Amino acid sequence: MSRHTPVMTVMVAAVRKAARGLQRDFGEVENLQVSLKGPGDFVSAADKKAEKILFDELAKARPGYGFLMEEGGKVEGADKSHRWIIDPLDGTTNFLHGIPHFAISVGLERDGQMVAGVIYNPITDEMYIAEKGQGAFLNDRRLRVAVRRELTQCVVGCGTPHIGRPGHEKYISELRGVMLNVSGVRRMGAASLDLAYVAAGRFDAYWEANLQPWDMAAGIVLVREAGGTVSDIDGRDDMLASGGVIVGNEMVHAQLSKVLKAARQAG
Ligand code: 2AM
Ligand code: CA
Repeated sequence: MSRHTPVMTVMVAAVRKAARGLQRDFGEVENLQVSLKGPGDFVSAADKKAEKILFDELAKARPGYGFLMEEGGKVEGADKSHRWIIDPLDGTTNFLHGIPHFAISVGLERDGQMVAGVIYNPITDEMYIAEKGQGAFLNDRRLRVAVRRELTQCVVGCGTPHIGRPGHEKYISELRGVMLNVSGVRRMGAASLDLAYVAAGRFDAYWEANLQPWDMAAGIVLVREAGGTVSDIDGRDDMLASGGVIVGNEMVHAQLSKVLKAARQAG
């Protein structure tokens, strides 16, 4: 069983409340696919609605904490040491296309360190939670990263750079290198869930560049508390600022880091 501290109870309650709206709205998306306007505006409204619920609930429970949110940006709080890092709908493209793989992600930062995270897929009802020093859990089941020691036996998640963003050529080189050295590559479209999948031992490893802090804040705590190694692309502990992340068990993390580096150098 997981041991919740009071702040985790607050986070889970806020996430569940926001999820109810997303669940309803996802049910509507399919009907909207055929309309001329498409579901784009509808999805954007669903996203904002979920964020408002998270903001209201968390601000009520912990007055003074700051916020960093995908939609609303930065909100300074009186309490300078605590900050919520929130993605109300991670995997927006999946949501928009009626693909049931998206999540709400809420992380708590204390004095510049991620100390708690919740990632919830409302469609599968999978609630991932972790607090620093308390372990990582999926619906009350303790999580451990996978134990495979050879990268060649690993299933590795990744994310492709998006249209209009940098890094496409570098990514192609990296992917070529990884494909030649692993059992399988997966590209699911929701960074928070990719990290949760590594914590759950479903993926052996995952890497992505050019992410936003809210894509990975909660997932960093989850992977660490599941016993995994987390670094940015250069092996440093600077994921949120650099936008890059590599995760896996210690051995697989090292092997994947090496393959990625060699692939970039080969070009
Ligand atoms: P989002 O759905 O919250 O935007 C997958 O590679 C990650 O990239 C997802 O977590 C997704 O988060 C993000 N993403 C999707 N489309 C994007 C875009 N056009 N620009 C930047 N990030 C995007
Ligand atoms: Ca996101």
